[in-house]
This record gives sequence, C-alpha cells and structure tokens, in this order.
Amino acid sequence: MTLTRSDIKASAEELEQFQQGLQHLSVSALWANQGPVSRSPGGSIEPRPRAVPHVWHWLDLRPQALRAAELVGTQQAERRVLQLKNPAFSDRSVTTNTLFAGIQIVMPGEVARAHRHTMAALRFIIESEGGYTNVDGEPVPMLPGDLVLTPNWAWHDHANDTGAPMIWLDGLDAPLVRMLEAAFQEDFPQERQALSAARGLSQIRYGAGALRPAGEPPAVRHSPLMHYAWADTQDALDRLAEVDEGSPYDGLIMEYTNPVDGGSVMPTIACFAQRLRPGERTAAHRHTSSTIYHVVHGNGYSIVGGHSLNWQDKDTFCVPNWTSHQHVNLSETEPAYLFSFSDIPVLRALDLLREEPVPGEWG
Ligand code: GTQ
Ligand code: FE2
Repeated sequence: MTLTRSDIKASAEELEQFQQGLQHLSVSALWANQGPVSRSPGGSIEPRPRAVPHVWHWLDLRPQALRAAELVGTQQAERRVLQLKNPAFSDRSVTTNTLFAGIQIVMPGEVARAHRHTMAALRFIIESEGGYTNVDGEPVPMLPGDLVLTPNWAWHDHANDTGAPMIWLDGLDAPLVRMLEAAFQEDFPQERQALSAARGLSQIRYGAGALRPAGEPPAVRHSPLMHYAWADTQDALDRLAEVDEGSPYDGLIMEYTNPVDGGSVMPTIACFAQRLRPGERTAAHRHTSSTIYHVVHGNGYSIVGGHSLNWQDKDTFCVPNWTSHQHVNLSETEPAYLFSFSDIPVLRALDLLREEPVPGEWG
C-alpha cells in the first residue's frame, strides 16, 4: 500500500456548510483558522507579538503624576498609578503581553492602604527623600534607585513620612496572572500594618554579601531580601566593569538574585541592572521573554523591532517578546545605567526560553 497525503477538493459551499454545522456543537475545524502566529513560506511558525516597542518619557510623565496627586487622594485611588499602556492594546492594561509597568506617586503625609494580592510586584524608586513600603510588617526604605519587592501574597502599604513627593516605577506580573485567571486580592483589616519589624530587617539578615543566617531559609519561592539599595548595585556594576567585558547584547549586566538559591528575585519576574560603557553599541538579539527597561542614568537610544527609542534619565521603555533590540550609549564620557525586569523565569521554567542573534544596524 502506498501512503500519501490525500487530495480532496470539496466545494466552498460544502465546506462552509460543514463548518456552520459544527458551530452549535461548540466545535470548529482546526485547519480553517490561523492563531496569533506567522507562518513562513517553509511552513514554520514563530511568535508574532501584538505588543509594540514604546518609550515613555519622564518629562511627560512627571507633571501628569503631580497633577494626578492634585485631582485624587489615596481615598479615591487605592493606588495612584499612571498605567504605561502598550499602544497596541485597547482591551488590556498591559505594557507587554505578560508585564505591567506604572508610575505611582505618594505625596507627603499620605499612605496607600494595606492590601495583598497574588500578583507579584516590584518598585524601582525614581524620586524620593525617604518613605517606605511596609512589607509584612517590615518598613522597607525607598530611596532613588532602590529596588523594593512586594512578592505574591505579601501584605503591603506605602507611606510617605517625608516632605517631598515619592514617585516610583511599579512592575507587576498582572497581565500573566490575569491570563492564568489566578488573580486574588484582599484588603488588610486596618488601613496600615503595624511597624512590627526593624527598618531594613531583611537587608540585615539576607543582604550581608555572601553570608546568611545558618539553618533552614524561609520556605518561600521569592527572595527573602525585600530591598536592594542602588549604591550597592552601581558599585557592583562599576567594579565588574573593571574586570569583565560583558555580553555583546547587553553590555555589563547583573541580575538581582534571591540570596538563598541564586535564582531570580521572584518566580515570575527577574530583575537586572546593566551598565553601558561610554559610546557602547550592543549587538541585536531577540528572545521569547519580554522586558521593561528603566533608565537610571544616561543618554542614548535603543533600536527595538526597527524603531528607534530615544531615552534619557528616568525614561521607561518596553521590549516585547521575540522583538529584536540593541542599545546605544550616546555619551562618550559617562556610562549609562539601565534597570530592567522581565518574565524570563516563567519562560525558563516552562522550557519556552529561546534566544537568537539578529542582524542589527551595525556589526
Ligand atoms: O502599589 O500595591 O501599580 O496593587 C498596581 C497594583 C501598584 C501597589 C500597581 C498594585 C500596586
Ligand atoms: Fe498592591
């Protein structure tokens, strides 16, 4: 018996009628629909991200955040956040397919009430003279450049006990959690949690370099360290720059780790800090993870999916999944420092992480 692909040519009407007849059975013909993928002439399929590259400039965002603080209180807005919405989506509040970024402002004397949710969050501080997020009773300091974690199901409230506005970048895995329909949230019984732990407690325990308290670490999947101070981060990058070249795609890049296992800070979000040398131009690549970048300090641009995104201090931009990107530090004298967060731990855990070089704008 010869085995070949069969060749059956039904009329368009017959096919149409057949497919109509399937509808009331909640059935449909797989061969008749194409999903959100693109098929090459060779028949292969690869992701075609709906999200587009975009940059949000601090010079536009800051006045709007201050205006929001005149228009609504933290009574009216449980979180006074400007969502950085990817322009390609009108139906979802997302920055990339899986990640959300927002700008949150807390004014002097204000608190944002305590709650918890299954969405994991991080805060990267842009402007502040102090203040804190109370994470499960521990006041975690928030100074410019600091990274603060509020992991899945941790109680958190924000407080500004200073005389100046606090403004930070929020990063959440909310789009992913919503897609999984695994979102839960509840209010703390009181507006604020008691300050039951010492300021900086998790730093004292788990931020002591290569030392940690002996014995069983806490039985959680996220980092037990809630605070990563910018001074330490920049120092680590500057010291590494004296001895290492870094990656052709990212320049010098370091990951914020869970000090217990060396892994990402949270199961769904990894955080990075990178340093681009004066004049550095990185090579182009793409990967199945998506990334949100925040410019801590610097002046340059990134070419993302063929779009040139210009950036300066405190700007934020997104690199959708499977989208080519490369970075340029335009300063000939100063390094540029970028903070970023990504869904790479999710892709890796599910064995879906792929990465490839892409022909870029230069060698
Ligand atoms: O600060 O707790 O941007 O719960 C979105 C949801 C911030 C927060 C956001 C949140 C928070
Ligand atoms: Fe929250």
